Amino acid sequence: MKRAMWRGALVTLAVVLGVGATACSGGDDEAASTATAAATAAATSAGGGGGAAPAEGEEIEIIMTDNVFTPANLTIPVNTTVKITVKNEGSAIHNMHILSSETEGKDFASNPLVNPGGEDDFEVTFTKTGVVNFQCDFHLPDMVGTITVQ
Ligand SMILES: [Cu+2]
Repeated sequence: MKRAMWRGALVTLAVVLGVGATACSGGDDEAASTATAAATAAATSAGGGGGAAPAEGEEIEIIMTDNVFTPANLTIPVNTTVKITVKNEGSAIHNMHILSSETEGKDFASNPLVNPGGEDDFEVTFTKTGVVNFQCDFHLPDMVGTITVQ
């Protein structure tokens, strides 16, 4: 008398594996990242899910290519410290320079020279709501972006 009772276990395993198959496609659309400041609020809120504003202590990763920030439009909650990591995946030197001196008394910035293949990180805390511009000092006027502080 033999009975194979494991068929039910295999079905259960297949169901569990199927649940984890959610993909996250990072469509780096270079044209879209040159959106104007006026379109920032709409663009950032349209991101949905993965584009949600970071919480205290969280990290934002920004890819720098020639000559685009991806994403170029960020949303950061007011009075929240987050770490920004910039990765240079281009072939030129880039940096991220946030023009926040008017509202925060100083500019936040990465290392002024982030080499191709290199990266840098720095912390930011914005104490006033509004839109703050950032740029790569080497590639104006093309390589710019905005941070919406809300
Ligand atoms: Cu640049």
